[in-house]
Amino acid sequence: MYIRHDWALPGVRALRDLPLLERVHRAQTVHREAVQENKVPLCSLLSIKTGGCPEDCAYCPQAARYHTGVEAQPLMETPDVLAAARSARDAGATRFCMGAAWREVKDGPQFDRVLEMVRGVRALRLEACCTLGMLTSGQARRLKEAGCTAYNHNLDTSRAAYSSIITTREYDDRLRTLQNVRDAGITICSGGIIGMGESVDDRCEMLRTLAAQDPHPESVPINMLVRVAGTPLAERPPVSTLEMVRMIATARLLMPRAMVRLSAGRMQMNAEAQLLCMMAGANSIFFGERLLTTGNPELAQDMALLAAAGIEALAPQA
Ligand code: SAM
Ligand code: DTB
Ligand code: SF4
Repeated sequence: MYIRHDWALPGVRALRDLPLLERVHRAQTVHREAVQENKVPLCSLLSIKTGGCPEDCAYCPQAARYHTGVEAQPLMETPDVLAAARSARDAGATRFCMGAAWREVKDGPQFDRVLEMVRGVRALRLEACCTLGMLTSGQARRLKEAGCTAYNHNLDTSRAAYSSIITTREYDDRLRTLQNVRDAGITICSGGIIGMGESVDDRCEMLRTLAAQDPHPESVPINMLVRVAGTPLAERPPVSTLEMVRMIATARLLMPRAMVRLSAGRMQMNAEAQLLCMMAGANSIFFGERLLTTGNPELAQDMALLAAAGIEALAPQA
């Protein structure tokens, strides 16, 4: 399989614009060839530090400046996080992802506690993923030493559209953190959101930027905006679920071996739309009744969906 890092926008756009059935067919073909094991890893999310964030990300219910009703909570205690990780593992999760509403990591007791959480999650034989905001290279190295498997840091949209969504940091800050993560030997989870008012070219440009990374991100989450009252994007018109299918198929075609994750927004999608996303190359979901602060389908509902489609969940290691 030919892995490329030099896509240009028109080429990406041409893939995105293919007729639906042709696009799904091609993505499915690439998927079967590139991803040998056709099993779906299940990731469970926990917000370990909620709300009160100084950043102004226009989509985010955790930004302190918007009044969204999310109650700010300090960094959780390690035993509570590990109890949640154990329940997630018992429910079938293979990866446990810990999210903190921080602009960036600061060295000190709080970061030390996160490192302790990572070690504890690994001791449960789960993959440990963190999403903590910006990281220096030294912090990335310490996370790696603690056993961190993956780091989530989304580009969210194109460079051109970035400043219409976030003004408190720059696109290059994002890329720098991704480089620090890569240099430390932690796998990269990076994707974005659709439905924020961006153009189709912005969506394609974001995928192009991800595919320009060498190596490609191991994991690419595609989120549909969860419109939260109180955020500046609360009144955005919903995007069609077929746009999720387009994005997922295009991500699969550009990054054949990546784990493409059908992430936020599944509450707004029926079972058939979610299955179409899986046919188009999605091979991972967040499961559990909560994402970070917003809802996600019920566990039983997800298990029924996977069973009906004959999709096997990847077995937990322990
Ligand atoms: N503070 C860290 C950061 O910004 O990288 C980590 C947590 S942040 C909540 C992780 C990601 O969640 C964001 O990059 C964004 O892509 C996604 N996200 C946040 N709010 C969302 C929403 N309302 N709808 C869809 N995705 C959302
Ligand atoms: C990602 O791309 N999506 C997840 C995870 N990475 C951290 C977060 C989605 C958050 C949706 C809004 C919320 O629940 O607060
Ligand atoms: Fe803060 Fe992350 Fe939300 Fe932005 S996305 S406001 S950085 S928690």
